Amino acid sequence: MVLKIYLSVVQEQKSSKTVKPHIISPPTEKLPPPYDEWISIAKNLPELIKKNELRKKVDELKILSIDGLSGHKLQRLARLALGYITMAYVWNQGDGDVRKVLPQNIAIPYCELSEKLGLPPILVYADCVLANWKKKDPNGPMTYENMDILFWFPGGDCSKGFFLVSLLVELAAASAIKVIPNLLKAVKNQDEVTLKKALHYIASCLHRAHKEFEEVHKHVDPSTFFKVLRIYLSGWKGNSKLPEGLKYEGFWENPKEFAGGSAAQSSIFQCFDILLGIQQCSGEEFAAEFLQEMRNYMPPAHRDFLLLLKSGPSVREFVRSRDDVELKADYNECVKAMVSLRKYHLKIVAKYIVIPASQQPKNNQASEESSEQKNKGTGGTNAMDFLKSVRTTTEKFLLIDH
Ligand code: HEM
Ligand code: PIM
Repeated sequence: MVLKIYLSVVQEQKSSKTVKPHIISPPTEKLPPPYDEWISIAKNLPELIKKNELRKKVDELKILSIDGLSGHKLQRLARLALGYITMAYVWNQGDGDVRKVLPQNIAIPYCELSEKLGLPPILVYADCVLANWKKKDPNGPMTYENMDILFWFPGGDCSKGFFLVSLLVELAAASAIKVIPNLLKAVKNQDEVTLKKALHYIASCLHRAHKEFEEVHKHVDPSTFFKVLRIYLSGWKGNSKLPEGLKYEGFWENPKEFAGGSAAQSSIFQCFDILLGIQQCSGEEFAAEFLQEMRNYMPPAHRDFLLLLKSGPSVREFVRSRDDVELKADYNECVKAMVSLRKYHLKIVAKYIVIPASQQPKNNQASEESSEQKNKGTGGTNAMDFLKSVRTTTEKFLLIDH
């Protein structure tokens, strides 16, 4: 049942042994009045921020009840728009002039909607990537050229590049979900032939994901990413700019801390870790804790799906228990593909974060981030330690023939 829900969330249709093209229904783009006011602000975010009119516009919004937002798609779109507006309200021009209080006219509907959808009231990966796209030609393919995002941050095409490349990586990898029932059945029935086929297919999806990953260089500019987009994706957990978090006026008495948007909030890579028996909890504690915490920023159906997988039969133990060199090689091909993705990702982070950070004026580098901030969230220098630890743990799960 949870698998069915998950498949509908990532919008795959029908599971099958053969590989069929995706038929995916896109997110909705319009909200009915009076909620369309949120859309028009979110749509004009870069312009409003540039003219320094964004905060005033938000301050003038009427408080709306969320009762008129019926259905999952409308609610996800409303959350996406409110998430963008919230990030823009807090960070505004990204120059350090931050707001620590989110006014009640936006905080109340945002928190109510977030509670309803089981997500925290901050922009998460499931908002800005999974719910933030459209096809230009609805009958055309899901390719970068035929796609666009619904909402933009300042920084020109940077947000489009970053979010769409992430989506296309996710999509290539998520295609493997359709063989999970075959894979688990094969383990249960000790059917090595079917298991090999499923592992092959998973490896091929991860290789395709790698190819999609390589497109990031074409579409995302390192300096704009570092100086602009990274700021708007920042959260208020362990962030020295909002040391107590954000006060959601009219909803909670005290400020609350929430982490910024991260692909660690995507269920797909965590799904493969679980499926392949790669136990991130056997590595560095801080890395495992961060990945675990990020599950609270996933849609509940994704979270439940990961739990369901964890409770299922162990593919790794089955492969280990067999004296089948070919089966071990097929399993290793999947682990190797995960290692390769994570190694490549590390190179990207060096190009988009480490190098631009080292080119910042020296006084900025020292004072900009607190030591906790350096450890957390996209952009922290110790993100490299986290990512290296996750890569090393992944490598340790390659099966070695004795
Ligand atoms: C984690 C940066 C592109 C997937 C991270 C982290 C950073 C980072 C700093 C550490 C956690 C955090 O701070 O949020 C970047 C940069 C990118 C980029 C600078 C490109 C400009 C991507 C893409 C994907 C991706 C395209 C694929 C969807 C992940 C995943 C994690 C992660 C899955 C969690 C760690 C893991 O499971 O290996 N990224 N990332 N990243 N990123 Fe990226
Ligand atoms: N975070 C870390 N790597 C990629 C991300 C990401 C991607 C899209 C949206 C938000 C964060």
